[in-house]
Amino acid sequence: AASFHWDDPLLLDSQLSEDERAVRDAAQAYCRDRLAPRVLEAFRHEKTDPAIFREMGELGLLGATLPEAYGGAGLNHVCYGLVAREVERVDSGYRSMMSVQSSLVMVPIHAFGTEAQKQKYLPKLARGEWIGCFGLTEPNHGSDPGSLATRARAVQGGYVLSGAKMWITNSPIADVFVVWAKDDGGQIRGFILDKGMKGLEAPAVHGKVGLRASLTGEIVMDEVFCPEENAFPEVRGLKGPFTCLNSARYGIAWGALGAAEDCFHRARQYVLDRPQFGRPLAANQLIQKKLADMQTEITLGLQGCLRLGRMKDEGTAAVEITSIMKRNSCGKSLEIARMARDMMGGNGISDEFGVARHLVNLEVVNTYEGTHDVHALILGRAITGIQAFC
Ligand code: TGC
Ligand code: FAD
Repeated sequence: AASFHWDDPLLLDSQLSEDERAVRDAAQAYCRDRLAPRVLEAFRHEKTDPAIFREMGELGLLGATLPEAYGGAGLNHVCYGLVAREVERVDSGYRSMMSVQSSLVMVPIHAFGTEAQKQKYLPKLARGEWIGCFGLTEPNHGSDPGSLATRARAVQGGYVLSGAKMWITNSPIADVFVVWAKDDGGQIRGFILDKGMKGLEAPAVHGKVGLRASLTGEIVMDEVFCPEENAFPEVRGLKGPFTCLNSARYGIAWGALGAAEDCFHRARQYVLDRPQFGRPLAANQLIQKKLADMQTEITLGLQGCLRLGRMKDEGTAAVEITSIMKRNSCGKSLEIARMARDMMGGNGISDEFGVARHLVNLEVVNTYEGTHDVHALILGRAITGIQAFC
């Protein structure tokens, strides 16, 4: 008779190829041995160790889906998702560092850059020698990036960029800034700025209650000259930044469920170990129902992510499917983290027990890359043909 695996009921593992399992196992070992021991201090003290980029680079985790010719690992989308799941099992902030570098910096340079831009930036970014950031959000334009106010004025030999970006992952330690600005004709274009350009600053944002292991900042551009050779030549409009977001949102869909799995596993062990009223907490029906709810959502969510990954690899994934999965994974993982926190009582409040950290991280993950409600509106438009958000 078939046996039931509480931690993998639909046998996701057996749906992976040998190569995919090998990538997953390598990422899992790195995350367990190298990232997990650092996370508590990093989160407590808002410390981001830039060496993590180089370590990830050595393992081929940065720009993993890009061709080897540019330093990528030539992996499929399923592998990219599996890696995100392992990294976020430790902390959403570490997955954030990785997904910005991979999906939001390397993907656009690969998709929209000139050959010279690809040669110059991608190998160094893949090795983690350079750190990248992605500037779309502004203080006054978050969910509505089409209204962004940063301007790129054409001048001889290039453009002069002025404006400010807000909530930018990695910006205070970034060497490479992919920023989106409107040209003289009001069209959105992408530009690669280098650290040290005159007028370019990236102050850190402090006091975040979540995602504290990942550094966040502003990008302030005061008449920054960007040479023509640093502009993406062809891409115009929101299609540019959204192409990057499609990739990052897909990784988040897997990643958030990795954080949820960690909460589920920790909560399960806790209720098995902790007696109250003379028996383990796990013996109570209310507790068992919570575990069953967690397991169900994680299992269905992961299966959906795997299906989306296969569709992306086949080239059949409409972008709306990413909205379904990003929204579902984030919303459900947030609920699971809240439940786990509750089941662990007072200990659940302590950062040493892990779940409260996931909970506050997932509040961020549910908000960035399109909020839970914005993805509902993207889907609502696709279902009804009626645009509700403006
Ligand atoms: P809309 O009319 O929908 O579209 C404008 C143009 O863009 C095209 N497009 C897409 N192209 C590729 N992929 C997609 N997913 C696309 N979605 C739209 C569309 O075809 C159209 O092209 P064209 O040629 O006809 O002009 O634009 P809208 O302004 O009405 O959009 C509204 C809305 C809500 C869908 C959108 O703006 C949105 O998704 N808002 C959320 C903003 C967001 O996700 N920001 C993310 C910032 S980056 C970030 O958070 C990084 S955190 C990273 C980390 O630390 O991990
Ligand atoms: P708002 O757009 O002001 O939304 C506030 C609330 O209103 C939300 O609940 C939203 O769902 C709701 N809302 C908005 N519009 C509608 C509507 N039409 N109908 C109904 N409800 C609506 N951005 C980058 O460009 N690069 C990064 O690297 C990056 N990293 C980030 C890291 C962190 C830690 C954080 C917190 C954010 C990051 N972001 C980044 C920004 C992120 O993408 C935005 O915060 C997000 O898109 C939401 O925008 P906002 O904060 O301006 O909220």
